[in-house]
Amino acid sequence: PPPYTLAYADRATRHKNPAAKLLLETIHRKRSNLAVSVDVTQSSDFLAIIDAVGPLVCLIKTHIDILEDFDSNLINKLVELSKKHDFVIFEDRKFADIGNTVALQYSSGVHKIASWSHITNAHPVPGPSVISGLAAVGLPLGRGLLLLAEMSTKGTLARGEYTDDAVRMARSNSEFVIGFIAQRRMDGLGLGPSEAKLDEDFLILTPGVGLEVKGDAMGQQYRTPDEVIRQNGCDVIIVGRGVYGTNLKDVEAIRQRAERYRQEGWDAYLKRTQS
Ligand code: 5IU
Repeated sequence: PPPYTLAYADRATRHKNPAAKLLLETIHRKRSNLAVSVDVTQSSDFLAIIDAVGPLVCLIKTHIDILEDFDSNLINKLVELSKKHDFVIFEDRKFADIGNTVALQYSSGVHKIASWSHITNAHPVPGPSVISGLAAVGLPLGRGLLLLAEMSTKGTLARGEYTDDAVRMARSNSEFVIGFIAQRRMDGLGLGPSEAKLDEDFLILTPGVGLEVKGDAMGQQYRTPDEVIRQNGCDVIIVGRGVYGTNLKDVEAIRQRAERYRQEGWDAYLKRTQS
């Protein structure tokens, strides 16, 4: 397929959803299409890693429910860091219930995700009602939703017609659905300048990115930033363990690895848009 050549900056000026616009502006401003996934269980590690990589990322992805010492003050600190370092917050909650339930899970409970997370995501498996349930809470707050169209894991069921249907669901709800978690820019999403539709711009955020290894012992599969951004037309690389590694206390090494992914992700984008 021809490369997807639209620049982040041009897309930012045109996008109508506030969360998508903020993400595109942030990517452009910081020259970074790197999102770091901070999957750690202690809030001291969580905050230290975010403070270290914050200047280098467009977005921090959280799994807020894995923190063992969560309290509401942690959210204040996360929001402070997002202002200090200018990054977008994405709670990777993967909602998948009926509309009424996901609206409650999104707004309420211990975590009150909608009050602090610019972006969240949902499995399309319940059908369009999962979107309308979340939109009732998120749209008035200027939030955006990503649909899980594909996964990075071996044997994923999110493929073929399921993926096509996710794209259709997004198209019918494009005020709130700003894009996809997927492994490639899917067919028909505008692969070249002539195909790119000005009234539609879905962001593709892609996990399963690593430079050192091809996968883990639990079915994860990794590709390089170049494969993801240049060869498959995705917009944002999501990196977890490739950045924070195994020694969570060595924040200088974590910062250096983040810079390497940032550089590779940005180079791949420049090659894609300038070719
Ligand atoms: N994640 C994936 N693959 C997917 C989806 C989400 O890896 O298809 I959807 C999440 C899981 C984890 C992060 O929070 O992205 C990737 O972490 P590692 O880079 O450490 O594998």
